[in-house]
Amino acid sequence: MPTLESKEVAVANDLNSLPDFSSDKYKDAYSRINAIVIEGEKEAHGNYLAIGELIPDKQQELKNLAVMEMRHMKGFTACGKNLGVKADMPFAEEFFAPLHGNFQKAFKDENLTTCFLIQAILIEAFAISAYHVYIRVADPFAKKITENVVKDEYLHLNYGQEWLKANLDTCKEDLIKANRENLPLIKSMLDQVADDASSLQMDKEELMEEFMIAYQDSLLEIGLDSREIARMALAALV
Ligand code: PL3
Ligand code: FE2
Ligand code: FE2
Repeated sequence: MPTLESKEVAVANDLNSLPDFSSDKYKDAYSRINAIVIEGEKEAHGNYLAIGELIPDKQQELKNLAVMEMRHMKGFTACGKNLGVKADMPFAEEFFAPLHGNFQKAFKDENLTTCFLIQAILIEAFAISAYHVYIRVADPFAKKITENVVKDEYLHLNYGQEWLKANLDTCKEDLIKANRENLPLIKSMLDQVADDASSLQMDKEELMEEFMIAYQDSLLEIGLDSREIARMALAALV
């Protein structure tokens, strides 16, 4: 007869157990998630180089961030190889296309506020949330790589945060507008990835929670008040 005690043991076991990294289901989901992460790191590399072109006196600093992204990309490529998974890159390119298009447009318009919001705040907060949740359920090889990557992502988030904070007087309206246009894209990306993430034992609500923590902390640090932050976060619901 199942007693309360045995039920508790079962739940505890489930929480502590890792996925079967060699199952077809895991590898199939990983082929898309791994591609998304590789593509995201590759685009981040390009995006920091682009931002560097718009701020000549900070170009070297931004190049250094771009170099880190290239290293992340190589690390995650190795994670896929280690599991014997071929990353589905066409899927990932399509996944990023709307956000990438918005970044490209902002770059052409030399709109640094939008460039920083998209890359350094939204994409980095998305990456930080995903990597935190992934670390808890990753294979040992990928866990070590992701732990090192996530430390760098905080540096990137901080970099954008500091620029937006220093320019808040002139960029606040643009920031709110760019957020309204791009936060819904992040929400829809999260919706699209949720099923595959759950095959990796990554929980959607946990991802959302981690994202909101990184995102809201960052807006607070930039100098927005709690009403403004609440308004900005609500843009995800439309
Ligand atoms: C910029 O430094 C990084 C950009 C990468 C963005 C990736 C978002 C990842 C969402 C997918 C969730 C699963 C994460 C699993 C990690 C292997
Ligand atoms: Fe990165
Ligand atoms: Fe980054």
